[in-house]
Amino acid sequence: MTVKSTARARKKAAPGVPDSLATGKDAPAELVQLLTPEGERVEHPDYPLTITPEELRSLYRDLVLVRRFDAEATALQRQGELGLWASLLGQEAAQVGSGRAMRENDYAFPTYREHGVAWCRGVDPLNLLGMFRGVNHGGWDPNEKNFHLYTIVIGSQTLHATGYAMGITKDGADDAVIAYFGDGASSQGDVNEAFTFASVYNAPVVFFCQNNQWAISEPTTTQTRIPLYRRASGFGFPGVRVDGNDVLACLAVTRWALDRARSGSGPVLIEAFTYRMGAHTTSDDPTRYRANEETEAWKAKDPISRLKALLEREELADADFFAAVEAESETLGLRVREGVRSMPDPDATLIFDHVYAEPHALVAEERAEYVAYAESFEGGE
Ligand SMILES: Cc1ncc(C[n+]2csc(CCOP(=O)(O)OP(=O)(O)O)c2C)c(N)n1
Repeated sequence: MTVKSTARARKKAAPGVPDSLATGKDAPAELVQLLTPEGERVEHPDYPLTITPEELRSLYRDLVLVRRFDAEATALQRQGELGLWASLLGQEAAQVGSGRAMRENDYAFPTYREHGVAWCRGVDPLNLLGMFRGVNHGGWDPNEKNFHLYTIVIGSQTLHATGYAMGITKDGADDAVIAYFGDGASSQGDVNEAFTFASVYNAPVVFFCQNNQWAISEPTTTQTRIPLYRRASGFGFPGVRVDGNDVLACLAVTRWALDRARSGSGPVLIEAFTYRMGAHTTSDDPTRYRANEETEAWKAKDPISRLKALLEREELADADFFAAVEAESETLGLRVREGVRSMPDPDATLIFDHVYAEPHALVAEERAEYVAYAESFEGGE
């Protein structure tokens, strides 16, 4: 998708459909929230959450470390150490809240931006960075972490997730699956097909849409005339819009949806209403298509500062705790920087090893040709 003119990007909703309905910007009644931007705990009758101070501190630690790792990755790309980076800045709460709602045997199917979910599943950040450096294809065992490989083909992982969830039902297991995708992906045929299959087969899958307001340069108004979560009703399953910058609401709603799915009640669509604070990827310049005031307004809804405000107000964490998290974040930053810079380049012939599962004469010929070519250079091997 390319950068469109400002006029196109600012396209209005259909006649009779206010922008606020299409984007949900003025629809607080629809938004499940347990923690206000000011850091006040609020209750929601449908999504109660009992949480200990220790769990709150642990969520805060996750949010800070994930943001730090993401910031390091952006800097490493700018220094030429990574080919590309898709920042999660602003979406930490949606990812940590939903990621921490999963049980060990649940399975996540991510896009290319779910670094916070990867963190929750125990995937080492260096594995993710290896992929963006071009030295591995992910580097983690999906079946060990129950976290599938990153998927760049928009929306296709929703079908993989649905098929996996249908398999869980056939196995008689009580696990559940989360399929992550974006607001732009909601327009893809694959996503709508996944909704249909999941619904009619009652598959234990939670569709977790991070509506970060932009699909590269396309605003949500070019994807939908109604709030995205309402699409679910047309497919015959519930949809919920949650404050995607509220880690507690994301945790409670996702936990509810996963439990509902594993108990045999079928899929749920969660629309986590959030904002992509950075560029789409490091190859994009968002100032070309969106207004600075919009980004500034979302800064006031920052997911980390609201949890910090709660911890401070309720005196659930002291200065030593915040200093310890900061120190841990420094250590992580250092490990990430050193780890990336010291990653060995892979043997170029490895690319021929994964073309087919079985040996193939044509691939062997191409491999031999490449080896001879590489050796023809002085010092080549
Ligand atoms: C099938 C397909 N079409 C187009 C693209 C190019 N593309 C990469 S990211 C992107 C936008 C995705 O937006 P969204 O689903 O909202 O997710 P976000 O990147 O905002 O997290 C597009 C169109 C692609 N990768 N795959």
